[in-house]
Amino acid sequence: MKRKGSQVIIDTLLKQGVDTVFGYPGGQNIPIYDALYGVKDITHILTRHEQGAIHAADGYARATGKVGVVFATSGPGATNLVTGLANANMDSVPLVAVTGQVPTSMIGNDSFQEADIYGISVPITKYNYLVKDVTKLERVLVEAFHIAKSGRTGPVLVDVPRDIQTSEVVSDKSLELRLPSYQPSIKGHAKQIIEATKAIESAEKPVIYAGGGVLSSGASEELFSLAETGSIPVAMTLMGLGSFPGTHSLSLGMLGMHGTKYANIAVAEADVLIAIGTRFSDRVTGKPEHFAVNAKIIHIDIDPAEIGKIKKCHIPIVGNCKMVLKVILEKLKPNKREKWVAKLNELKKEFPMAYSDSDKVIKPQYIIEQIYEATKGNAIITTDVGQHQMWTAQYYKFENPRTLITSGGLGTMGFGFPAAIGAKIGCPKKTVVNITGDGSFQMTIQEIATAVQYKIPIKVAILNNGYLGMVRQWQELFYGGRYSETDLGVSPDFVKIAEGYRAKGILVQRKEDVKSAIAKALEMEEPVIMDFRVDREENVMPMIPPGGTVKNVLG
Ligand SMILES: Cc1ncc(C[n+]2csc(CCOP(=O)(O)OP(=O)(O)O)c2C)c(N)n1
Repeated sequence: MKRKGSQVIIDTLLKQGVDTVFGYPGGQNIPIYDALYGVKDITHILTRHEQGAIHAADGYARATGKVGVVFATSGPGATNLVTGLANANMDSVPLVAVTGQVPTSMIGNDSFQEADIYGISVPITKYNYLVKDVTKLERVLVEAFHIAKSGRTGPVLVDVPRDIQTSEVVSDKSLELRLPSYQPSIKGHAKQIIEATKAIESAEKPVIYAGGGVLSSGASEELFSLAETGSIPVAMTLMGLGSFPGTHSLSLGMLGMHGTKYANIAVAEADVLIAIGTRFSDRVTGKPEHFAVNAKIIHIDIDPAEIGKIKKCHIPIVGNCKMVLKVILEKLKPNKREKWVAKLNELKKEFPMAYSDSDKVIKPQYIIEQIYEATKGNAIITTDVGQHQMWTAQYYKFENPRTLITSGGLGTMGFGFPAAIGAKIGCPKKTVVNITGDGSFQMTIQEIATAVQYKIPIKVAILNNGYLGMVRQWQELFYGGRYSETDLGVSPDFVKIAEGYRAKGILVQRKEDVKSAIAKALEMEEPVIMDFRVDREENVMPMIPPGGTVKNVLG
């Protein structure tokens, strides 16, 4: 049977089980949109900007574990995906982006709306394709999904010129994957796993350092057993929050620059560090040569390129975290480690996470505590980037996997709101709250229209300090208080903006109104924007200055 390339695209998505696509049409992908017309099993969400579409697909993927799919047209449509591709790439999020391209005969002519998205996206995708032969299209798409969701997951871009979309092809019946050079190691080396098990057993002061790889490989249960069997405390990266319950007595909370003091002290004192699904980011390690200096390091990661990249490790294990942990658990003997656990409990008492609350102004941390109380740690929280992101990581105790959706690697302002839209579409029964800053929210504010159009009842909590708060904090602490271009000046009336888009808006200026506003917003079955006017110059503490160690901690 002959089909057009555009039909092949839609049929392949259906075969891959895709039920939702986020996107934006244009001249060079009209045929794809035409093939999508009337297809009942795929819901298309028309955002107001391609950046919104790709962040929504990203939020959908992080919340569900499925592959997110985004469509954009050529040129500006495709280049508007660049931030979202880089964002997904840094945080290893499985995505497939299908872009329209000018017809093959016109490529390289500076044609109208032509951009070399293949070239542009090479360093910011896991893999990418420019399809020049319609007979290869189906195979490319099947490969794209396989590559996006296997090994270290990530974004794959497929650029399809318009003539490829419109030309006809006979189905490739013999379609099977042939990717001889792409064979991720999954199981981990048996001998290394035995070495690691022995090192853990003989450790007196072990610490687990859990990253996003625990969540993407679905290894939370195994992590839980490892921690409990060996009485091993768990420190998490920003991306790893939710992989281990934040309220568990062995949880040390977040590690690194704005992590808890006790997590950072524990790692500094550890004799064995079990790094699982993490990449030793500078936000965690500071100066790598000063990080975990007393520890024998076990590093479990699916991506061999991450092992030894930043920090020398003693026992490298390349494999899927879940599978490797399962094998370790088969052998690992229980150990109560009473002395070590008692010492860490002391440290928790000595250096608790705290802030000075006030009745006169609203403290941002207080709002997060109230959102936590109201949702009992069960909501999906998305954030943007800045102080509000760090306070969320510190004060919302994430209990379950895939409940914190945040831009960890790229640090993308404007991510959180569209990501909330995607997360809510993927998990309609969950409460989804975007905690954001007044700066970040304005970067993708137009997506309120999307939330309203598709009746997506997400809640937004703007911690409105009138500043680009995190940059202001650095200027205060490290640049002598010279606030160069961080005062946002005249901010819009967010309630009116919400109402202009036909959403609900709530202004909160007094501490005593915080609880009731959150309760009211959560009850409403529609998108609600809460504008909390918070203490303007509150800082995120504790803080290890960039490149420093726990000895230099502020706050
Ligand atoms: C797209 C983008 N541009 C610039 C930055 C640099 N940056 C990091 S945090 C921050 C301030 C964020 O302000 P806001 O969203 O109001 O949050 P707050 O820190 O006040 O909570 C800026 C400008 C960024 N992360 N992303």
